[in-house]
Amino acid sequence: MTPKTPAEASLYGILDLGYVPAAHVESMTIALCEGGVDLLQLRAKKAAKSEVEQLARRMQSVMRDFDVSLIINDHADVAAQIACEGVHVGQDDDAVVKAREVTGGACWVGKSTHSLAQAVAAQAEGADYLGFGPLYATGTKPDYVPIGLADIAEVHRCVSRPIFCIGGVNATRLDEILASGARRVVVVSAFLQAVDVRGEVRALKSRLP
Ligand code: TZP
Ligand code: MG
Repeated sequence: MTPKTPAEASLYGILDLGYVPAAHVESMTIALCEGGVDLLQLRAKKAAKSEVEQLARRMQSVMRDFDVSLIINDHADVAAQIACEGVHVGQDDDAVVKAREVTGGACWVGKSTHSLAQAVAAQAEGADYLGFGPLYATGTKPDYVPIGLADIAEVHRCVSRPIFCIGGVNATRLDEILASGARRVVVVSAFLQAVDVRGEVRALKSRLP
């Protein structure tokens, strides 16, 4: 199987351990992949590095049958160790060049951005893709002020790297997000809390360009 690149991806899921008990990591990974996510991030904010590595290896073991890329949040060294496809850094994490150096250039490096200026800076810094948001207030990242939809069109004019709109994305809001110019989205709680995860992912994916 050939894992999708960010440019080939429209739907990015995050397996956030704030929503998923560790015991359900394999079953949730399979449900998200069967539903049709193109990229899947492991986000385990409270886990020690060794636990992140174990969780990531468990995800990898069930992702072999899917064209889905695995991306590790925060820990470039773990991404390098397990030889997954990507690492994702925030504004307060390692710089893109540092993360790339740690992975020996073997992983894509994505970066979270929360404004047009940060998005332009992330591209200049060499990020392979960007997260852009939070569009809406979200319990997944409660301390962040939502940026709304107004800059989505402009960020696509200013930045050529793939941009994934994030934060409060769900099926109800998708039409207005796409109408604002988004081409790619990240969905976290709306998938992880769905009664039918596969069905929710599949339905949302079918509406993306
Ligand atoms: N970065 C910006 S918003 C966000 C992250 C990780 C959380 C998105 O989660 P949800 O549940 O889809 O709003
Ligand atoms: Mg981070």
